[in-house]
Amino acid sequence: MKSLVLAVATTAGLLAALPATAQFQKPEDAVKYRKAGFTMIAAHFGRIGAMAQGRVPYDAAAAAANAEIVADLAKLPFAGFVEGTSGTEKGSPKASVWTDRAKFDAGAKKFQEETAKLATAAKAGNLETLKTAFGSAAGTCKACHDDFRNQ
Ligand code: ASC
Repeated sequence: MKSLVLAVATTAGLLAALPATAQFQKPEDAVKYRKAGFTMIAAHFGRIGAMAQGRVPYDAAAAAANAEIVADLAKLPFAGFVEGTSGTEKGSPKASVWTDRAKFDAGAKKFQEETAKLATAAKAGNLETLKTAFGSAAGTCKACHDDFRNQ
């Protein structure tokens, strides 16, 4: 019994430590998956941006809830950047995602770190703190778009 408990606890611990992974039948499924992820991130990130830019009144609880969602969602879409899914149309990834993969991965990591910081900052309940963290996170979106996304 003791060893079963240990085995379950060990497995649970290993699972918690694993980064999110996803599996796709076809390249198109990976494209759909990553687009869905970014669509959701944009919806929740945009809600925070509207507050940061004064387009909607500051609501500390809503900001914190949205920032937490963004930080969680930020872990997902990069699994969808599978080989052979670059494009040339607006919004699609350039081939440089795969030829300069280390830089792309570093950008993804930075985005994940800054959105995690945004989630923490949003909990402080202070608009100025939120604005600063939002700006840093938005900068990581823009950096990758400038380098890796077709205009
Ligand atoms: C957003 C959004 C993005 C980023 C980017 C930041 O709200 O949808 O793609 O911020 O515009 O520069």
